Amino acid sequence: MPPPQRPRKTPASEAGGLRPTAFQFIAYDEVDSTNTVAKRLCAAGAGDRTLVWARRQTAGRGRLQRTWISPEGNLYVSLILRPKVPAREATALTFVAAVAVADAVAALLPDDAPVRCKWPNDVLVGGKKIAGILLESAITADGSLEWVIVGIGINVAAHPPASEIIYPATSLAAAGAAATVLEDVLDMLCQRLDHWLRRWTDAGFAAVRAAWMARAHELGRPIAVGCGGEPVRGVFRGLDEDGTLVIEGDDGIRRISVGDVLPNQPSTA
Ligand code: BT5
Repeated sequence: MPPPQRPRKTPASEAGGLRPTAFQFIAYDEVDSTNTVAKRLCAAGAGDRTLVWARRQTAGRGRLQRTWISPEGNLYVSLILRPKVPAREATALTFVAAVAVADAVAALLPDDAPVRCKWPNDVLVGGKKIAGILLESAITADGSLEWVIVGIGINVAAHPPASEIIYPATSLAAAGAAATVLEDVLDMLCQRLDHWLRRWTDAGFAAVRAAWMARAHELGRPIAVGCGGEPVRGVFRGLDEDGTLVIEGDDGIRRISVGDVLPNQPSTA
């Protein structure tokens, strides 16, 4: 049995002026994955807006069993939510998190930093991935949403070399952030998450979608989307009402709900 992962008892009050009312913090030095810890906490009854933070992950996860490279110095959090919405609306939270992360990253970088949201779950700076989001959820026997975990990784001090990843990466430090103190990054992220969660509740997905589209990577331009088999190619037309990607190819409009926008290749057209 691995040794138990012990939370530190200090987080919100000692972590650089975090607003203690917005989220209930549980901080760790090292975990396997903050999403995995959050799942265990959900099973033990953790409440809405519990936020798990770890300084290191030994088994950070992306989607589809991919690895999230997680050295010390970057930010790893998982937010537990218990939203009272139909289960099909949970995917909106990927976009809520993306606009919150993009806002936070933009606030920490020079004014002209090109911060973009890449469908479905990435934030880019200058075309390089600075953050990823991993949404996991559980549905009760009667079909309602039991919990959603929004896992967020932000490269603060370091990013993986090109040889280890599919999409080029960057970090706040590499992109020119004046300060890369983790507590400051976390504080900014919490402020923007709080804001966008409220917007989603008050104004619905339309408001989140509009903010996401205003920062969308490659909107109106040719993209290739990997979703099993040959990539789907066409012009990125935006998001549907539920976050589905809309792409216009030679054979008309297609909607894709699961996949990855691939790195730009030299055009074959
Ligand atoms: C993601 O998956 O981008 C979601 C990443 C979520 C990570 C957070 S950290 C806190 C919480 N706890 C977890 O265990 N996970 C969440 P995906 O779109 O599948 O992208 C994964 C791919 O990104 C990998 O296959 C690599 O190619 C690349 N990658 C891995 N580590 C990276 C990093 N630190 N920076 C940039 N790209 C990375």
